[in-house]
Amino acid sequence: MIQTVAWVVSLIFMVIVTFVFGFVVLKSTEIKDYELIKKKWYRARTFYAVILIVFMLTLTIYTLRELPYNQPVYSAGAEPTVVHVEAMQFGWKISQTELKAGDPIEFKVTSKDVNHGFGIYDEEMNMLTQTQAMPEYTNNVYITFDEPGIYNILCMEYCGLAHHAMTAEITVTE
Ligand SMILES: [Cu+2]
Repeated sequence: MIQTVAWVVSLIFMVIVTFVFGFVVLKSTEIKDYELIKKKWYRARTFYAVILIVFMLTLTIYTLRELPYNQPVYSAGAEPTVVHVEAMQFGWKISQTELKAGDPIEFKVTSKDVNHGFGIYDEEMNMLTQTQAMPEYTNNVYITFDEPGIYNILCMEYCGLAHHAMTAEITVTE
């Protein structure tokens, strides 16, 4: 469905672009007094520039005001379970791998050597959340596991020969 819409919209835009191009090519041979047109369109250009700046600025302020997006998903009063994660070539050191469903968790992710990617996947290997594991820096990941089960940790950034083997498991109980 989405693909069809994207295809049709692309097609419409391609037709529009083709027409505009053709129009410009046809018109380019006409000779006109340039100064008048220049004056008129310079004014229009200023007008559209101002509108565009105001519009984009409003949109930017509106959409970015909640940055950083990575806010805790639990209420301010809740005490999260803090889990320390250290990535290294080629494995994970996780302070606690048994967690409870419904508990807010705060992963504090860092790396011992190079950059890694800390990705949490469910049993069907759908990614739930991720962050970068960086040396001398700690990134926080907030998550509450709703379903008990086995969750997989995979490295998401190529970090050396055994990058593919950099996996771990987290067990979430009732
Ligand atoms: Cu890695």
